[in-house]
Amino acid sequence: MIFMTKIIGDALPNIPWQDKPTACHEPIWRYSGNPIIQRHGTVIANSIFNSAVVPFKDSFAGVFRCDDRAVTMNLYVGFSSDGLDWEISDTPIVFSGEKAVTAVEYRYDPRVTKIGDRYYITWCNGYHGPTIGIGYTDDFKHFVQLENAFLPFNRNGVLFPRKIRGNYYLLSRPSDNGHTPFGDIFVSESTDLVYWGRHRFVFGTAPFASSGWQCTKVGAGPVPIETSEGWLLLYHGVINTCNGFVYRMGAALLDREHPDQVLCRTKYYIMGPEMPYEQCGDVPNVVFPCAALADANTGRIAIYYGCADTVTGVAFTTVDELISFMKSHSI
Ligand code: BMA
Repeated sequence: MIFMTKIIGDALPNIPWQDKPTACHEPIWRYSGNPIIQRHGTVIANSIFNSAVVPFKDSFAGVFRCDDRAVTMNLYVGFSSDGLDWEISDTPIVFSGEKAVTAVEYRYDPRVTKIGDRYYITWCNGYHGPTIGIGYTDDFKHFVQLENAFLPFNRNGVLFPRKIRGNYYLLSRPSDNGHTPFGDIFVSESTDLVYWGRHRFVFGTAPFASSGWQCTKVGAGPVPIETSEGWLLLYHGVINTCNGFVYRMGAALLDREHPDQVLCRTKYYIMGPEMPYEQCGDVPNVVFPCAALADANTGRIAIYYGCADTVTGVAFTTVDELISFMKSHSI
């Protein structure tokens, strides 16, 4: 394939990778060794899913959502030399910071964003209801927690990996205190990662009649990937069925300097729960992407996603595959 869209970022020659199977006509294909992390991946884990990985030194580090066997949601650090075989800590991350903020109710669905030399973690933080927690680490050993970005209720906080027009940018999805039956994506700005404002609508659900898989709620997934065409945002879209919510994956392109402006967005989902480990688990029929590795040299992308709220999988694509799919099947 001719490589047309450029990923703006670092080369990642050791990105986990498998070529697209010849019989596959989808824009995304799964790793043949999925799931890469099983539900009992640590001593007390009930499930390990919806987790975030990044390149770190010559290998990879990550922040993992493990629900323990009390079904308490918390964040755990992990390391891997190849991005596929992970060693995850048996004890949760301890953040330093203001006591009122670091007191743990629950923490889940982390994203990790490298901005400069620092790794920022955003997650859904229990603080009298779900809101967006923010912290950082420089070494994946010491973790500092900042203020919650918003008042409750909010979920799916995802930082952009660089300042835009001088400010930090954070995607989020205002929600309720339960299994929210609505949800649109907004973006907010900050000069210091503490005070957030200038909230702008990015995009919302789509009509049931024309793009039903994303008619109940949408939420940002991995950290947006900067490309020559715009920010590539993978997201989850949800439909409420007679058997409950079904979570699938879509893609959108946002303007590089004004990320509240949507350039295009998939009408068709790009991946849905089809494999047994995505259809069966603690919460059936969920694919939930929280991280993506990208190689600027080859355009390869490895997506990490939670499967049925139980295990973790990897899927592959390229920037050209995704952008040509989006352009031919845009809303
Ligand atoms: C959302 C979050 C996610 C989860 C999804 C499906 O509200 O709790 O962590 O994957 O529901 O259960």
